[in-house]
Amino acid sequence: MRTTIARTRWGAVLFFFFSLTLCATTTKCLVATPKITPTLVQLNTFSSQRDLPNGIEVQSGKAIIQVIALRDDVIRVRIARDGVLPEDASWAVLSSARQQYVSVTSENTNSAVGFRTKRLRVHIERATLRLVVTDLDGNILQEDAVGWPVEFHGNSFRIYKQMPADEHYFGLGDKVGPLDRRDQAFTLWNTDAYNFQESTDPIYKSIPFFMTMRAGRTLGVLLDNTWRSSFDFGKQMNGVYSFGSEDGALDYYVLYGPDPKQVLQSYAWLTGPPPLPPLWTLGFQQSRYSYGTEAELREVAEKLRADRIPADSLYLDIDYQKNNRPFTVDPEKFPNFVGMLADLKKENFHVVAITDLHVAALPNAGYAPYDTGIAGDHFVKNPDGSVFVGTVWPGPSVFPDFTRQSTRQWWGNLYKEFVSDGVAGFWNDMNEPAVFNVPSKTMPDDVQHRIDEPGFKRRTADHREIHNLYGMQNSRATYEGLLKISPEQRPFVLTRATYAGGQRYAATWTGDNSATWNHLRLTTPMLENLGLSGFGMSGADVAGFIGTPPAELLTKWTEIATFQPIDRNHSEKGTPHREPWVDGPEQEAIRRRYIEERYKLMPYLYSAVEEMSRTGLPVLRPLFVEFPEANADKHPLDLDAGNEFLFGANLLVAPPPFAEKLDTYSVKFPPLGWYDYWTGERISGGDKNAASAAPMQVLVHPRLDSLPVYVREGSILPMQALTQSTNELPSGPLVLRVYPGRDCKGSLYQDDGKTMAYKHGEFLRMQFSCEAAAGAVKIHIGAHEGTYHSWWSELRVEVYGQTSNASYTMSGKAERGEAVLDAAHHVVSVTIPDNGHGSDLEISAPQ
Ligand code: MIG
Repeated sequence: MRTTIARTRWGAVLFFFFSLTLCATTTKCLVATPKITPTLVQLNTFSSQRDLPNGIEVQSGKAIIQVIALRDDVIRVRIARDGVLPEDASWAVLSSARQQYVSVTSENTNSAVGFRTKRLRVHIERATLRLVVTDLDGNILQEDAVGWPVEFHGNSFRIYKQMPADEHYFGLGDKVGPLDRRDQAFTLWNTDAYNFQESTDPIYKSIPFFMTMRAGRTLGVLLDNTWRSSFDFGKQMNGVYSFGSEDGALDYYVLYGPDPKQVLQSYAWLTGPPPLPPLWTLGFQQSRYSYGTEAELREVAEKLRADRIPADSLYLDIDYQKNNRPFTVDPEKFPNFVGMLADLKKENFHVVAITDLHVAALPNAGYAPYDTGIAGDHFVKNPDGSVFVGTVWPGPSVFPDFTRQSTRQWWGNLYKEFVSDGVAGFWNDMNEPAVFNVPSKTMPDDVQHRIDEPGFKRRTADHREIHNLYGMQNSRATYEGLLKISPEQRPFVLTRATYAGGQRYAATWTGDNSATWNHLRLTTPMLENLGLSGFGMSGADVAGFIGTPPAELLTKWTEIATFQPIDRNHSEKGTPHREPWVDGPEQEAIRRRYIEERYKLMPYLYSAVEEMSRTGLPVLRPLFVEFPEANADKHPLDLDAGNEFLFGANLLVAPPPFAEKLDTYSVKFPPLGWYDYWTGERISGGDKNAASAAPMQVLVHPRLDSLPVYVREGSILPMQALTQSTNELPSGPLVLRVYPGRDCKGSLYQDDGKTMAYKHGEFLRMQFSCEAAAGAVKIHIGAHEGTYHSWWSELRVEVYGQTSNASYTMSGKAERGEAVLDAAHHVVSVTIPDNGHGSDLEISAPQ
């Protein structure tokens, strides 16, 4: 009976008859579009099969299904309804990855055809054409839904998968809502979602990547399709999840873990990791829509320094421009733009300027972006060949065709002057693209793009195909342009809209959030899911863009944003100012203390960001990424503690689940030992068996001025003395905070923070480890690797969880001495020279 419904669910009258039955017998009713459409094609009849060296091809009538292994743990599924696979081109997936393959062992039986790799078995059932992926032990990792074959309907397609009751879903970028996507449905269509709320969909970005996790086994799925697509995780049907698109290629990748970290790294292999950003982008960023005059911007800078609030960057929002025209400066409001930038630079401020993509349609006015753009034929067109004009900030505007390489080069070149003026970073907003005064909020579907891109056939595509990609290609044009202008400088681009793979070009933020406690709460799952979707360089407007935050909200948000990859305070025109000092000295003091902590943690943060730039592992992570098997039934830890998150591998941040309430709450710990970050105290012995121990909890009484943060046992955190910007070299020693425990290790990455010299060996890497023996802690400090010179000549080694004085010895040297106890912080510390060759140190209770 289910099959009958499946075959008719797109329309026929029959549907309504059966749907009554369905609604009566299941908790959820099937919703379908009651259109009569004769073109539904379902893939469920096996015609023939052909083994490929790297996979298999199955024929079903006219259609073909191709499944190939790029690696033993990465497969690609392509289905062509008319038997002709579309061009093998992608905006998201690197061609290096698409070209890779492994040979497979074919496994054809009476009931199924398929193959085996060294990690996976892939089968297609002869009777149903269901695709089933298992591990080599036979555990089902993913399987097409029973009775719901892959279907094509007009130009659209949809794939249905079995949805086990204990499977969980993550990813799809910063879609709003809980971390787990289960029971939710989402549409991917980049949208200027001003004032988005908890149930708003779609929003700014389209990242068609999700992870499934069940019983400790994780898979990643990328649907590489730029058209309007949709993902339904059991909202429409119980026990079935599905994804599909309105048009374009049916082309998806399955990445096997089983560990979530493996999936994240494979996704970075497939679509590229984010580049190593300039260090200053990790400092505190102060923004506003808008700092409207030179005097105002200078004042903010001065106040930050005078109040000793560490900060690295200031933002220029649209009002610095002349009549909102991109690549102009209003000479009345900013009479000495270049001088201002130079002065701010002396104060260690980097200025980020907004440069929206909509070019003012201003013929014969000496406006170079328009004139050169028209001369080079760089703007998108209407079907009749005229240039498309839409209204945005500058009034009538034209829109670059970023799908053309030559257009991207032209666009990138527009940055030359700002770069030589001394603008340090660029902000690409409105690139969904947003268009005013039209119900669709964007350009019409039939606007023409002329794809001219290496690896693609040159062809014209209408906007429906390019829309979700537009912001990504805008930020790419900016990034690549900046690289071309200054090949030795690391660009910084912040984009609002993007697509899968866009992390290669730009950091992102979550758009126009609100100054409410609920939005503070939403931020954690949004940033976590962005990180799980490749976008680890991310932030949200601190205290919410829209509205007026109560003092306590700005304070609490500032505390939490300390532990997020991008820490940017930003607010909307017409709302009260939002700088850290606005609510008086008491609130400012709390906010300062947290921002200062971020700067002290900079070596730890930068090392985590550098790891992300190699591996794709996001800095801000859900707990399950580090502890996928922590629960006895292996459900993700975060489902019980959605307020908690990890900052790097070692810091557990546990804001109140409802930060506006003063109610006591419990912090739940992954099963090993933890230390209080602020007091240095050990929370538990942590010697329990990880698999069987009931999760440890502590009760917290929330206070406005405190944010619970814990350190995982076995961590060694590199830290530094406070500075007022990342441009200042810290004075004093490099601090190594040692938290003895299982698997004790740490690492440090440093370089000049600005240039590409690290690519030629100018970096400094150190590895640390520790070992706790009876009454003693042995610490190994590795030699410096790389040619970058350290800013320190001494190390202060701090061993936490201590309650009595200690003595230390250094092996191989005569040195020994007293290690000083700071009882309030449960730490004994010792300062030793660091000549770069490494040291071994033993700290023990005095005899
Ligand atoms: O239509 O540039 O999300 O951060 O301040 C609003 C003005 C345009 C939207 C961005 C916001 C920015 C604002 N922009």
